[in-house]
Amino acid sequence: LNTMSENTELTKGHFRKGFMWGAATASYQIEGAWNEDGKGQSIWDTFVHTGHIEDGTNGDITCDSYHKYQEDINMLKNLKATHYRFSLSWSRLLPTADSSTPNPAGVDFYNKFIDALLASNIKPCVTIYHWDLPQCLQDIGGWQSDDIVEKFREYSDFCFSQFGDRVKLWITINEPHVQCGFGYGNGIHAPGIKDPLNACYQVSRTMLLAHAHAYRVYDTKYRKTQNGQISITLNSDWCEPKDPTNPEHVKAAQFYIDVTLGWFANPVYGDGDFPASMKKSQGLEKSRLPTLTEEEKKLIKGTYDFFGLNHYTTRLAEPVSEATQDYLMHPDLAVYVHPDSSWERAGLIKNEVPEWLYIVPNGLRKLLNYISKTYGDPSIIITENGCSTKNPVNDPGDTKQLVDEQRCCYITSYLNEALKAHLLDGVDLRGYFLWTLMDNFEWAAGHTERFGLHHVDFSDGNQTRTPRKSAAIYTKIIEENGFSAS
Ligand code: PNW
Repeated sequence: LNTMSENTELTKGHFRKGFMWGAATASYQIEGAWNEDGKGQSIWDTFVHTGHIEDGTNGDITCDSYHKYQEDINMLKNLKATHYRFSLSWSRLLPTADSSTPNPAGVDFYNKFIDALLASNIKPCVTIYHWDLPQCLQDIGGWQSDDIVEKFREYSDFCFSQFGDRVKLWITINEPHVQCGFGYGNGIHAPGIKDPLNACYQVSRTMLLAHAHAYRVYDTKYRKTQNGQISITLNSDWCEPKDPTNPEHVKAAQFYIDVTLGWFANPVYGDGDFPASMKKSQGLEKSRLPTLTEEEKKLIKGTYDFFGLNHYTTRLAEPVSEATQDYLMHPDLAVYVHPDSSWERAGLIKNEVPEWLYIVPNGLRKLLNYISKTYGDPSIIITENGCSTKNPVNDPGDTKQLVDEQRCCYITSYLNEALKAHLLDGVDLRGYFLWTLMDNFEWAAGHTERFGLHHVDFSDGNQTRTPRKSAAIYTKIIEENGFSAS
């Protein structure tokens, strides 16, 4: 891994003309209306109603965007966003996961929403699947069954047919890596399966196949008339060797990137297969990773129009020792990763156990360069980037954290590193979606972690949205399409 020289000065300049500026959300995190108007249940409905969430909250109502979507659009307008990334609830559209019996109210909801967005001159970027699998599909094996591939193909086809006349930017699946690791590895996300050595790997194959089939349907059936773009969104940390002069550390860092990014990027953007380092990492005669057949590799390889990237943070890597072997993310992940002690942590509460999100802006520039070099200079859209604060807060004078200086710094510095990647390194960067438009249901963390440009009051019965300082900072960068001399 090449370690570029650190340059922490703000660079002045602009992103390309027509750069997409947006915010991102996901259906389960914002919609609420979990059992209204014919919606079926999803695995997240089941999961939250059986415990699992840090503060005991759930997404039953959350931001109530199912009813308050016009308020969401007004916030986007005030931000000066050109795009909005949101996801469709599969079980709202197809309660029995059968496209011949859709839920008319669900179809109607998204039609109204997309029309209202476009009327405000905001373009939709639609994630087809952001983790809320219909429970009826989980009941027949979910992502662990090969049947899911055809079900996802059918669902995607349905989405293109209903909304593709107006939606020109599609994302098939959000972050398969997090779903495999959290949904099927450590089980902290729905469906809560704790099977890191088997299920965790099995579902990576079905997710890749499902994505590939959806892409191929779009390509053969819709692209000519609808003329949009479609890809997958992958998340990855950046990772550096703790000691860059030690080859073992360098190897460990590369391996961490192979396992987070390469696991899915190699099949889609590379040679069609899982990374070689991962296949042999377990030291077994036969890898626990499923084998992709030649036909499957051919099907998956090249199924992208752009590289959708979610990025939040950076890690240092070193080989595992006796002292650190209990801290592995995964039993097969024979590398120990950790933040540097000098890095600032997102969230305002000090002296807690280290959590995941450390603020390392330069990692974004390095990761963008890595993707560009490794995968043949694809167009890249940053589909998520942002930081959280902790709730409740330290500062009793600002319980809503409306003066979110840390988030302002995060956004400014990460976007400036993205600008350097574009201007100084020639990375083909097309857009940026900030996570997230407003505080919402942060999965296992419930409402304890807030990522919003807008504060949401979950207790006033009205889900009142209030802009934070970071909303104004983001708007200024959008208006300048970067960082002007002033
Ligand atoms: C993303 N990690 O998830 C998701 O796409 C969002 O729905 C979520 O709200 C957002 O990031 C903030 O958490 C991630 O541990 C969850 O590396 C965890 C990780 C990365 C992304």
